[in-house]
Amino acid sequence: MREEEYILKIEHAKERLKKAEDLKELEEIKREYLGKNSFLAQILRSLGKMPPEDRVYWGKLANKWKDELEALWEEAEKRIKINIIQKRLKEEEIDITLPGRRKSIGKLHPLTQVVEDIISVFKEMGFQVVYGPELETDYYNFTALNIPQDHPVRESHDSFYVDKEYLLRTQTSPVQIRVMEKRKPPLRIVAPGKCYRRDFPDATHSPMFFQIEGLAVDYDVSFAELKGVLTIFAHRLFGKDRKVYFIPSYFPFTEPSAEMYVECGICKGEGCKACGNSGVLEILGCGMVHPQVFREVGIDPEIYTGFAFGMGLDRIAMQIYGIEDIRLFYENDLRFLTQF
Ligand code: 2NM
Repeated sequence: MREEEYILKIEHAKERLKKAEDLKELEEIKREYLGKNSFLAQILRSLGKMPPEDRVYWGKLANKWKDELEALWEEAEKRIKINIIQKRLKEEEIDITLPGRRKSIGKLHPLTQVVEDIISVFKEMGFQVVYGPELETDYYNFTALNIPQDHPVRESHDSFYVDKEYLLRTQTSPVQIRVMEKRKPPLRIVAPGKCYRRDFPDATHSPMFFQIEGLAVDYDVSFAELKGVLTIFAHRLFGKDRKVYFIPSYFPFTEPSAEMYVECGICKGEGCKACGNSGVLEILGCGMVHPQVFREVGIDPEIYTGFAFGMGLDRIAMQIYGIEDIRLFYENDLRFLTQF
């Protein structure tokens, strides 16, 4: 090939390098003009076979072209890389004058908040929190609690039976039974959790609801301790100035049994819609553990005594927050839930 043709080719390569727009194009140019099979490489390879005068002449020329192309190539690479970065900077530009997007932070369900408040009061008084299964046998849910075979609460239209033996627990007492079976007194425990009854949903009934039950078993647990613990609990939850009342009641698993009432916080005992004009609210049921329950779990009622109590969380939470319909707790409507 003649020198002029080479010069044209080199000029063409320089033009292409000056105009190149992307790195892929640059690589192609490099392969074509500076690669192993380029005419420049061929010239440099053939220098050895040339006569000495030609070798000096072509060696100088080819190396000059090579240096020029390499310098232009590097320049082009720099220019293209800067362009790429600038394009990205422009595309990904952040408008720092825009108002921030606030992340919404989740919070605890109102019932969970009440459960945590209540169990923290009992924890301070030395009670341990325990949990148990929601699917129970009728032995743990009824029989062990001294509930007779023909007792109406066992009726299939009151409980969710899965088969003849298994049902969804109707209270959390089976958790206490399981703990008493496994561990020796002294015991001081509270068992929070979901319970199930076949109630038609209305403002005060939900087929799934929340309960906390408690149990204390020791050598000398008394009704006085029961009253003391539950009075402290009520004062911690509702405030020290709330009057507390115990009235006699009946449960198959406790003897004697009682219900605890507190003065209505809305009317201060005067009587209003929230308390059904009675001036008081029923908060929980309680009593001294029935000897038959102790015998069933292998605790000697001649040696040990115990008290137990149970409360519905939903009603207490409704009182605290002034909510008139229990169903609101279970509908998962964020407009409701985010208020707490
Ligand atoms: C209540 C009221 C009174 C109770 C009894 C027991 C156990 F397992 F110890 F026998 N657990 N919970 C109890 C006592 C529950 O709920 C209204």
